[in-house]
Amino acid sequence: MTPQTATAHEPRAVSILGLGAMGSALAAALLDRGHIPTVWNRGPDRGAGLVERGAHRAGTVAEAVRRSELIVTCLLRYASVRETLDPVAEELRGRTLVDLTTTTPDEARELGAWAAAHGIDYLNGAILATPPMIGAPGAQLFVSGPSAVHERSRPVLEAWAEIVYDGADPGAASLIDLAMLAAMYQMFAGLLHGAAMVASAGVRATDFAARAVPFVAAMVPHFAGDAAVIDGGDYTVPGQQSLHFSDLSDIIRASDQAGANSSTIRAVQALIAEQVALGFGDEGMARIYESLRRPEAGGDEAAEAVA
Ligand code: FVH
Repeated sequence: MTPQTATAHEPRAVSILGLGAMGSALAAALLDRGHIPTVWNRGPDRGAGLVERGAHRAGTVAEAVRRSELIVTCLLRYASVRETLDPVAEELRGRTLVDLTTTTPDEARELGAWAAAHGIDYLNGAILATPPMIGAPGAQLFVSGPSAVHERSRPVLEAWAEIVYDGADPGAASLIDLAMLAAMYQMFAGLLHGAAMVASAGVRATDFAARAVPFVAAMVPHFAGDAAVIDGGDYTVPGQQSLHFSDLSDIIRASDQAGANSSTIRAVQALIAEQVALGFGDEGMARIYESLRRPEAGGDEAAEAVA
């Protein structure tokens, strides 16, 4: 079977490999828009509802690949992508692969090199949405890879989310996705730590949330100011909270007295202490970026200061 190539009037044929919560949502969104995707899942238990709605179930990965020009993988991890695709590399030749599995940037680049070696057009994607958000306003999909592949695939991808193209490096979309998730998880860990502290006084987590959420929401936009300082490279810009002022000892003592685990706040204190020890205590709090960016040196100036 030759790949089904779309004309101006005909939607592109799409095969979705992986019918977990997210893969199923992707297939359902295509059905909602009147497209008939081909679907495949390793285990036989998933996808019955999609087939009832008209999706074509492929019995094998090879069949799923042969039926479409655009192949979308949405599997658990990088290893499962390679396990699924390696045996069908030749069938994929001349087709387009969009991998929406969460992978590291290096894994995305490795898949890009593998695809190039087999004559497969490849795009890496990172979904910033939960399955119920797919196809609805607010869902975002970061993609990276060759611009021409992005342009060609975009009409299909737009059925799922707002597309943000991050450039030709296949690892770029996943890098920004994982960086944003790193920020989110650390922020949530901070909120959970705060909830653990006030629990010692019998304050319920929901009551803490009611007070903490508006405060944190008001603070978050200040990150843009810190970012401008970082990009400007001058941590002495007036108006910043200094590292000396940012000493977190009181918070750590209060956490310890409350019997809470203070490891998350201690990690932040260690970054501050490093920059203070290097002589930057009067500079802005944003300076801990230098310890995060180049942990081995504490930053370029820090390296000079200790040389
Ligand atoms: N769900 C979400 O909210 C997030 C949003 C952000 C991006 N993620 C990523 O999407 C990938 C898939 O996530 P998911 O939610 O669909 O995950 P599951 O429901 O657990 O389904 C996993 C599917 O992967 C198949 N699978 C697992 N291992 C293998 C393998 N070795 N070979 C072939 N397929 C495999 C599994 O099949 P089965 O267990 O039913 O046979 C499911 O189809 C993921 O990267 C998220 O990080 C979603």
